[in-house]
Amino acid sequence: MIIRVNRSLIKRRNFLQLSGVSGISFLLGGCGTPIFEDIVGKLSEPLNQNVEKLIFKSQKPVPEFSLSEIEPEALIINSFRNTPIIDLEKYRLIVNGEVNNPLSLSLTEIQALPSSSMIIRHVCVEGWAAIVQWGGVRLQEIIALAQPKDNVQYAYFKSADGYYESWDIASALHPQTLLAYQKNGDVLPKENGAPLRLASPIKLGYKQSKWVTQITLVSYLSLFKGYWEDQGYEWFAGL
Ligand SMILES: Nc1nc2c(c(=O)[nH]1)N[C@H]1C(S)=C(S)[C@@H](COP(=O)(O)O)O[C@H]1N2
Ligand SMILES: [Mo]
Repeated sequence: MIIRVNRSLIKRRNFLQLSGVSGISFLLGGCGTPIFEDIVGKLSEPLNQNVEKLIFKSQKPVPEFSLSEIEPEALIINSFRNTPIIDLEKYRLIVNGEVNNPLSLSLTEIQALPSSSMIIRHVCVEGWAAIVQWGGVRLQEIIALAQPKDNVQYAYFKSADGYYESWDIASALHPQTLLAYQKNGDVLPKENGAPLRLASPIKLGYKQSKWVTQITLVSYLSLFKGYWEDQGYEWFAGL
Protein backbone atom coordinates (compact mmCIF):
# COMPACT_ATOMS: atom_id res chain seq x y z
CA MET A 1 0.00 0.00 0.00
CA ILE A 2 2.65 2.41 1.14
CA ILE A 3 4.77 1.86 -1.90
CA ARG A 4 1.95 2.36 -4.33
CA VAL A 5 0.85 5.71 -2.88
CA ASN A 6 4.46 6.78 -2.79
CA ARG A 7 5.23 5.71 -6.32
CA SER A 8 2.19 7.15 -8.00
CA LEU A 9 1.72 10.52 -6.46
CA ILE A 10 3.56 11.51 -3.38
CA LYS A 11 7.23 12.40 -3.36
CA ARG A 12 9.42 10.55 -0.91
CA ARG A 13 9.84 13.52 1.44
CA ASN A 14 6.13 14.22 1.65
CA PHE A 15 5.51 10.58 2.05
CA LEU A 16 7.65 10.36 5.18
CA GLN A 17 5.54 13.15 6.66
CA LEU A 18 2.46 11.21 5.75
CA SER A 19 3.51 8.28 7.87
CA GLY A 20 3.30 10.56 10.91
CA VAL A 21 0.09 11.41 12.74
CA SER A 22 -1.09 13.94 10.19
CA GLY A 23 -0.43 11.37 7.52
CA ILE A 24 -2.80 8.92 9.07
CA SER A 25 -5.58 11.45 9.07
CA PHE A 26 -4.74 12.32 5.47
CA LEU A 27 -4.98 8.72 4.41
CA LEU A 28 -8.07 7.91 6.38
CA GLY A 29 -9.89 11.13 5.59
CA GLY A 30 -13.45 11.25 6.87
CA CYS A 31 -15.66 8.33 7.67
CA GLY A 32 -16.25 6.10 4.70
CA THR A 33 -13.35 7.65 2.86
CA PRO A 34 -11.43 5.13 0.81
CA ILE A 35 -7.72 5.49 1.41
CA PHE A 36 -5.89 6.71 -1.61
CA GLU A 37 -4.31 3.38 -2.34
CA ASP A 38 -7.78 1.99 -2.85
CA ILE A 39 -8.62 4.72 -5.32
CA VAL A 40 -5.49 4.16 -7.34
CA GLY A 41 -6.02 0.42 -7.21
CA LYS A 42 -9.51 0.75 -8.66
CA LEU A 43 -8.11 2.28 -11.82
CA SER A 44 -7.13 -1.14 -13.01
CA GLU A 45 -10.53 -2.70 -12.36
CA PRO A 46 -12.87 -3.24 -15.31
CA LEU A 47 -15.65 -0.72 -15.79
CA ASN A 48 -19.25 -1.68 -16.23
CA GLN A 49 -20.08 -2.18 -19.89
CA ASN A 50 -22.49 0.71 -20.35
CA VAL A 51 -20.07 3.23 -18.97
CA GLU A 52 -17.17 1.69 -20.82
CA LYS A 53 -19.09 1.84 -24.09
CA LEU A 54 -19.90 5.50 -23.57
CA ILE A 55 -16.34 6.40 -22.74
CA PHE A 56 -14.77 4.51 -25.60
CA LYS A 57 -17.34 4.90 -28.35
CA SER A 58 -15.99 8.05 -29.93
CA GLN A 59 -18.32 10.73 -28.70
CA LYS A 60 -17.73 13.44 -31.25
CA PRO A 61 -15.27 16.02 -29.99
CA VAL A 62 -16.31 19.66 -30.41
CA PRO A 63 -13.73 21.70 -32.37
CA GLU A 64 -11.70 23.92 -30.08
CA PHE A 65 -10.35 27.47 -30.42
CA SER A 66 -6.77 28.73 -30.41
CA LEU A 67 -5.05 30.53 -27.55
CA SER A 68 -5.31 33.88 -29.35
CA GLU A 69 -9.08 33.54 -29.55
CA ILE A 70 -9.60 33.47 -25.77
CA GLU A 71 -11.83 36.35 -24.61
CA PRO A 72 -10.72 36.98 -21.02
CA GLU A 73 -13.20 39.80 -20.40
CA ALA A 74 -16.23 38.17 -22.01
CA LEU A 75 -17.01 35.58 -19.34
CA ILE A 76 -19.58 37.35 -17.15
CA ILE A 77 -19.94 36.18 -13.58
CA ASN A 78 -23.42 34.73 -13.37
CA SER A 79 -24.38 33.45 -9.92
CA PHE A 80 -27.87 33.21 -8.49
CA ARG A 81 -26.45 33.90 -5.02
CA ASN A 82 -23.23 35.16 -3.47
CA THR A 83 -19.99 33.28 -3.91
CA PRO A 84 -19.89 30.62 -1.17
CA ILE A 85 -16.95 30.46 1.24
CA ILE A 86 -15.15 27.13 0.89
CA ASP A 87 -12.32 25.93 3.16
CA LEU A 88 -9.91 24.36 0.66
CA GLU A 89 -8.21 22.26 3.36
CA LYS A 90 -11.47 20.66 4.34
CA TYR A 91 -12.96 20.55 0.84
CA ARG A 92 -13.92 17.09 -0.41
CA LEU A 93 -15.61 16.07 -3.63
CA ILE A 94 -18.10 13.35 -2.73
CA VAL A 95 -19.07 10.87 -5.43
CA ASN A 96 -21.87 8.56 -4.40
CA GLY A 97 -25.17 7.02 -5.47
CA GLU A 98 -25.39 3.80 -7.47
CA VAL A 99 -21.66 3.14 -7.45
CA ASN A 100 -19.46 0.32 -6.23
CA ASN A 101 -16.71 2.62 -5.00
CA PRO A 102 -17.99 5.82 -3.38
CA LEU A 103 -15.35 8.54 -3.28
CA SER A 104 -14.37 11.42 -1.05
CA LEU A 105 -11.54 13.23 -2.81
CA SER A 106 -9.39 16.09 -1.55
CA LEU A 107 -8.14 18.73 -3.94
CA THR A 108 -4.65 17.23 -3.77
CA GLU A 109 -6.03 13.90 -4.87
CA ILE A 110 -8.10 15.47 -7.67
CA GLN A 111 -5.14 17.47 -8.96
CA ALA A 112 -2.98 14.35 -8.96
CA LEU A 113 -5.29 12.76 -11.53
CA PRO A 114 -4.46 13.18 -15.24
CA SER A 115 -5.37 16.71 -16.32
CA SER A 116 -6.51 18.12 -19.62
CA SER A 117 -7.37 21.52 -21.00
CA MET A 118 -9.59 22.88 -23.75
CA ILE A 119 -10.51 26.20 -25.33
CA ILE A 120 -14.25 26.31 -25.88
CA ARG A 121 -17.19 28.68 -26.11
CA HIS A 122 -19.31 29.20 -23.03
CA VAL A 123 -22.88 30.14 -23.98
CA CYS A 124 -25.33 31.69 -21.52
CA VAL A 125 -29.03 31.83 -22.39
CA GLU A 126 -29.07 35.40 -21.16
CA GLY A 127 -27.51 36.40 -24.47
CA TRP A 128 -23.75 36.38 -24.05
CA ALA A 129 -20.93 33.99 -24.88
CA ALA A 130 -17.19 33.79 -24.20
CA ILE A 131 -14.28 31.76 -25.48
CA VAL A 132 -12.56 30.35 -22.42
CA GLN A 133 -9.74 27.94 -21.69
CA TRP A 134 -10.57 25.47 -18.94
CA GLY A 135 -8.14 23.08 -17.30
CA GLY A 136 -8.96 20.23 -14.97
CA VAL A 137 -9.78 16.56 -14.81
CA ARG A 138 -12.15 14.83 -17.20
CA LEU A 139 -15.37 14.00 -15.41
CA GLN A 140 -15.22 10.52 -17.01
CA GLU A 141 -12.03 9.92 -15.01
CA ILE A 142 -13.80 10.57 -11.70
CA ILE A 143 -16.90 8.62 -12.71
CA ALA A 144 -14.77 5.66 -13.73
CA LEU A 145 -13.03 5.71 -10.33
CA ALA A 146 -16.41 5.50 -8.62
CA GLN A 147 -17.29 2.33 -10.57
CA PRO A 148 -20.92 3.11 -11.45
CA LYS A 149 -23.40 0.25 -11.55
CA ASP A 150 -24.88 -0.87 -14.85
CA ASN A 151 -28.17 0.98 -14.47
CA VAL A 152 -26.67 4.46 -13.98
CA GLN A 153 -28.15 6.98 -16.43
CA TYR A 154 -27.84 10.40 -14.82
CA ALA A 155 -25.44 12.45 -12.75
CA TYR A 156 -26.62 14.94 -10.14
CA PHE A 157 -24.33 17.79 -9.13
CA LYS A 158 -24.66 19.60 -5.83
CA SER A 159 -22.98 22.97 -5.34
CA ALA A 160 -21.87 24.84 -2.24
CA ASP A 161 -24.23 27.76 -2.99
CA GLY A 162 -27.34 25.54 -3.07
CA TYR A 163 -27.36 25.23 -6.87
CA TYR A 164 -28.11 21.76 -8.23
CA GLU A 165 -28.07 20.21 -11.69
CA SER A 166 -28.60 16.89 -13.42
CA TRP A 167 -27.02 15.62 -16.63
CA ASP A 168 -27.51 12.57 -18.84
CA ILE A 169 -24.62 10.17 -18.29
CA ALA A 170 -23.44 10.28 -21.93
CA SER A 171 -22.86 14.04 -21.73
CA ALA A 172 -21.18 13.63 -18.36
CA LEU A 173 -18.80 11.07 -19.88
CA HIS A 174 -18.01 13.19 -22.95
CA PRO A 175 -14.21 13.61 -23.23
CA GLN A 176 -14.57 17.42 -23.18
CA THR A 177 -16.67 17.52 -20.02
CA LEU A 178 -14.24 18.64 -17.33
CA LEU A 179 -14.24 19.31 -13.64
CA ALA A 180 -12.18 22.45 -14.04
CA TYR A 181 -9.80 24.02 -11.53
CA GLN A 182 -8.08 26.38 -14.00
CA LYS A 183 -9.37 29.22 -16.18
CA ASN A 184 -7.34 30.78 -18.99
CA GLY A 185 -4.14 29.21 -17.66
CA ASP A 186 -4.53 30.44 -14.07
CA VAL A 187 -6.03 29.01 -10.91
CA LEU A 188 -9.82 29.11 -11.21
CA PRO A 189 -11.12 32.30 -9.51
CA LYS A 190 -13.61 31.88 -6.66
CA GLU A 191 -16.36 33.73 -8.53
CA ASN A 192 -16.03 31.28 -11.44
CA GLY A 193 -16.57 28.28 -9.18
CA ALA A 194 -13.34 27.44 -7.36
CA PRO A 195 -12.19 25.00 -6.35
CA LEU A 196 -14.08 22.85 -8.87
CA ARG A 197 -16.68 23.53 -11.57
CA LEU A 198 -18.15 21.81 -14.57
CA ALA A 199 -17.02 23.01 -18.00
CA SER A 200 -18.16 21.52 -21.28
CA PRO A 201 -18.68 22.67 -24.88
CA ILE A 202 -21.78 20.48 -25.29
CA LYS A 203 -24.08 22.17 -22.75
CA LEU A 204 -25.48 25.65 -22.09
CA GLY A 205 -23.99 27.75 -19.31
CA TYR A 206 -26.60 26.95 -16.68
CA LYS A 207 -25.71 23.23 -16.83
CA GLN A 208 -22.14 24.05 -15.81
CA SER A 209 -22.31 24.00 -12.05
CA LYS A 210 -19.78 26.03 -10.12
CA TRP A 211 -18.50 25.06 -6.61
CA VAL A 212 -19.34 21.37 -7.12
CA THR A 213 -19.19 19.43 -3.87
CA GLN A 214 -21.12 16.27 -4.66
CA ILE A 215 -21.80 14.06 -7.67
CA THR A 216 -24.51 11.44 -7.30
CA LEU A 217 -24.88 8.81 -10.01
CA VAL A 218 -28.41 7.47 -10.35
CA SER A 219 -30.70 5.47 -12.63
CA TYR A 220 -33.63 7.89 -12.41
CA LEU A 221 -34.30 11.64 -12.43
CA SER A 222 -36.11 12.98 -9.41
CA LEU A 223 -38.75 15.70 -9.36
CA PHE A 224 -35.92 18.21 -8.96
CA LYS A 225 -33.84 18.38 -12.10
CA GLY A 226 -31.91 21.60 -11.78
CA TYR A 227 -32.16 25.06 -10.28
CA TRP A 228 -33.22 26.73 -13.56
CA GLU A 229 -34.90 23.67 -15.08
CA ASP A 230 -37.31 23.55 -12.16
CA GLN A 231 -38.35 27.06 -13.18
CA GLY A 232 -39.00 26.06 -16.77
CA TYR A 233 -35.63 25.99 -18.52
CA GLU A 234 -35.00 23.06 -20.83
CA TRP A 235 -33.32 20.09 -19.14
CA PHE A 236 -31.04 18.65 -21.85
CA ALA A 237 -29.71 22.10 -22.83
CA GLY A 238 -27.33 20.78 -25.47
CA LEU A 239 -25.21 23.03 -27.67
N1 LIG B 1 -23.35 26.86 -8.40
C1 LIG B 1 -23.73 27.64 -9.43
N2 LIG B 1 -23.32 27.29 -10.67
C2 LIG B 1 -23.67 28.03 -11.74
C3 LIG B 1 -24.51 29.16 -11.61
C4 LIG B 1 -24.93 29.51 -10.28
O1 LIG B 1 -25.65 30.49 -10.04
N3 LIG B 1 -24.51 28.73 -9.22
N4 LIG B 1 -24.88 29.87 -12.72
C5 LIG B 1 -24.79 29.19 -14.02
C6 LIG B 1 -24.91 30.06 -15.20
S1 LIG B 1 -26.47 30.55 -15.65
C7 LIG B 1 -23.84 30.34 -15.99
S2 LIG B 1 -23.99 31.18 -17.45
C8 LIG B 1 -22.47 29.99 -15.57
C9 LIG B 1 -21.63 31.24 -15.45
O2 LIG B 1 -20.32 30.91 -15.10
P1 LIG B 1 -19.33 32.09 -14.68
O3 LIG B 1 -19.97 32.84 -13.54
O4 LIG B 1 -18.04 31.43 -14.33
O5 LIG B 1 -19.21 32.99 -15.89
O6 LIG B 1 -22.44 29.31 -14.33
C10 LIG B 1 -23.49 28.40 -14.14
N5 LIG B 1 -23.23 27.64 -12.95
MO1 LIG C 1 -26.23 31.32 -17.79
